[in-house]
Amino acid sequence: MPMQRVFSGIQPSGVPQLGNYLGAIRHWVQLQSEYMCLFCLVDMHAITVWQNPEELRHHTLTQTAVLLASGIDAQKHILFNQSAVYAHARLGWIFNCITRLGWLNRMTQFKDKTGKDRENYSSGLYVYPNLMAADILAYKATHVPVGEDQKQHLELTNDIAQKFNHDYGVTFFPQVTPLIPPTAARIMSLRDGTKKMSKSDPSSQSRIDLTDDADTIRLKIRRAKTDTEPLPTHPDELTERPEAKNLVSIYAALTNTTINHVLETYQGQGFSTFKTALTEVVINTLTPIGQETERLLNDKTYLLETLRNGAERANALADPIVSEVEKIVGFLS
Ligand code: AQP
Repeated sequence: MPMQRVFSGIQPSGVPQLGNYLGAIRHWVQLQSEYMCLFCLVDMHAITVWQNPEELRHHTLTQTAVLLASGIDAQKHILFNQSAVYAHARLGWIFNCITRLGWLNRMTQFKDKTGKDRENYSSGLYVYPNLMAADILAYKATHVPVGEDQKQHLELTNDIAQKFNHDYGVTFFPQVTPLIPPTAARIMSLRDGTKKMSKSDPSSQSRIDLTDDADTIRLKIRRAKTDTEPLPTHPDELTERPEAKNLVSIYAALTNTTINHVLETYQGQGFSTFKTALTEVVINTLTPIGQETERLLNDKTYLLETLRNGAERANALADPIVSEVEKIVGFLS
């Protein structure tokens, strides 16, 4: 049986933050022993909202360095940027013509991101799920790691694959299986426990970047919003305390334990003690990654060469698949 194939993407829309690490990157590192993995810096997705061109280039290289520093193996697996492999755009367009408007209108992430101002967003953001389907199906990936927020997009990918197969009378695209991480931590902003931690949040105090040094991490955690109550004995008592819950969740995720277990240790204590302990585990996990990232960023030629090599290998997989799709559709080859 051929090895099962995983496709994972991250937008180079900023420096990866702690949420990206706990919700995605650290799971990707583990998947490498079980699957053949494609790791993609989805720069075409990133420009669905405005990106300063210089910053986009810079963030693409920084993310490459962060992924390598976190343990992504670009020799055994494939690490590349999306725009360097034309198969994504070619298949994305075909999927724009397969997906029904009604399907896109149901996408909750588009509604959440645009709110009441949807008329002012790009059409790229609206058809983002079609490009995501193309990212996955251009490689006939069998598995995709997804957080809760991406599950709906993966269901759409399977709908698109099914409709394509049905419309053209083929059994070309497989169904894709979501991989939900065993401890799917959703990390929230340090300034507002009801908002997800995001690399593009205008407030740098809302997140911990994977490139932050120990002093910056210390300061951000010290300033993180909390309340005046001590830590409770039971997780249910954190329901109405989103900021407190978030800090406990981060600690649990980083130490591979449960919220329950963290509370057993810290119940009754105030946040100054807990924040000190949290700072230590964050620093211990992130600073080696930050230091290695900095070292790698001093060698841009190596990073560019890694991406170029990854794109070549990705293209060798995707081009025959998408060329076949174009033949099925009726394009002259
Ligand atoms: N706060 C988070 N908690 C857990 N997981 C998270 N992810 C992102 N933020 C959190 C996961 O990281 C992966 C890659 O994310 P992405 O860059 O493709 O898109 P995103 O979810 O939009 O990430 P950001 O940081 O919020 O970026 P911006 O600010 O540009 O929108 C995904 O698997 C995601 O679930």
